[in-house]
Amino acid sequence: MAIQRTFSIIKPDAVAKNLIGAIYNRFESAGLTIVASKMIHMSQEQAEGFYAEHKERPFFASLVEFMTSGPVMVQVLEGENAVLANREIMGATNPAEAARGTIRSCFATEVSENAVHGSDAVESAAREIAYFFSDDEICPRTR
Ligand code: DGI
Repeated sequence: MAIQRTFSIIKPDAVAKNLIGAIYNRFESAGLTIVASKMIHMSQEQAEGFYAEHKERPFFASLVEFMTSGPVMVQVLEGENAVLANREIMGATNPAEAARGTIRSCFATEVSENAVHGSDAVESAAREIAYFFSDDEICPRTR
């Protein structure tokens, strides 16, 4: 299986609940390596651009409002089959439908405030990583 990179966000609800360390532990315990990481407070323009594919959806305005409501952690995760591996440990979009033990099941209750984002494909991962990180901010392991 190929080594992949995926893009992840710890959303404002989970940052506000002091869950950064607990969620980073989930990533590392699953064999994913954090190769880039920073805290940001997204501007409205940044959030609208990131979720542009959802522009026509009825929840778009509230999604942007939520994503700009507080700081987030953005990170690049690297590992075998990283895109799917991260989606699996995140759980389904709606925490009520997320498998027991997943991040969304343990740390969220609402579809509108569901703790984490993770890229859904290798192509979107590349686009999302480039949206938030420059190449020199990514630090692959050397030991
Ligand atoms: O890739 P996901 O985050 O699992 O899901 P997505 O790309 O379909 O949707 C992006 C985000 O938009 C999702 O994490 C939460 C929000 N969202 C999706 N569907 C709904 C929603 N928010 C509300 N309020 N209602 C929805 O039906």
